[in-house]
Amino acid sequence: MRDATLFIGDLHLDPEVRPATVALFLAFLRGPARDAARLYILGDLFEAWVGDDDNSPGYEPILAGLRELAASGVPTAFICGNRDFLAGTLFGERSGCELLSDPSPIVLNGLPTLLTHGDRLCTDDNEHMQFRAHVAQPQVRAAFLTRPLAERQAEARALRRRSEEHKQNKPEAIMDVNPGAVQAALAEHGARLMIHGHTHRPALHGDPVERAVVGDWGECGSVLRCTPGGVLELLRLHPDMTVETVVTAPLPGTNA
Ligand SMILES: [Mn+2]
Repeated sequence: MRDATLFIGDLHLDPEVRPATVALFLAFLRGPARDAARLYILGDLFEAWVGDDDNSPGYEPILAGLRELAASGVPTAFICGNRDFLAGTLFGERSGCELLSDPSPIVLNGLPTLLTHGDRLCTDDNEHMQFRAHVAQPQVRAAFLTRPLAERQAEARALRRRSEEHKQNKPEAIMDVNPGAVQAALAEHGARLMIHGHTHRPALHGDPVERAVVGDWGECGSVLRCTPGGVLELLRLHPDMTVETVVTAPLPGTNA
């Protein structure tokens, strides 16, 4: 993946529950990611992040892997998702990641591009929009972070169970991005391409491509690669680090 820009998201790393996905990610960091020009993590790296003081032993190899990638010369940037929105300055120091706000405009091979986790675009999901508004309040975050670490970890586990139950009762369509919200965000930032995750629906949408969606990680990983020549490639990463191409498309405005 030499000199390419890589995008990943929705790894939902949970060392206790899904150690194989953690192993897959660590192999990715030591392997294919080392050849990249840059790595963007578009949120929900963790299944839950209850504060930058979380010193659970399972997180240490993940943070070390990220630090080593950055030290090897691959700048890594991180946008918070709805599971790890409490990742802050200290997380940045512990991981070596640069923290970006959501959304963040970048220039990708000359193309104005907007990066976001994606949940802000799911405006048809009223319940989730209420959750977002609630946890956006500084006093809500501050109050949560003053609670003991063990209590916060227990709360996160309970929240996850409730979220799983709710998801099963929601129609598919309201869990996806709202097309109007996508267009509004692109217009607001003068972007021609949006890259996001959150929905777990990996795809390249539009002709020319206007929206690229990275998939979630489990047994396999999902990686969006933009080659130096301007080709977007949605890839599936296998545990043995072989890469399968799911779909490709030229970056808009290039002659690739
Ligand atoms: Mn999410």
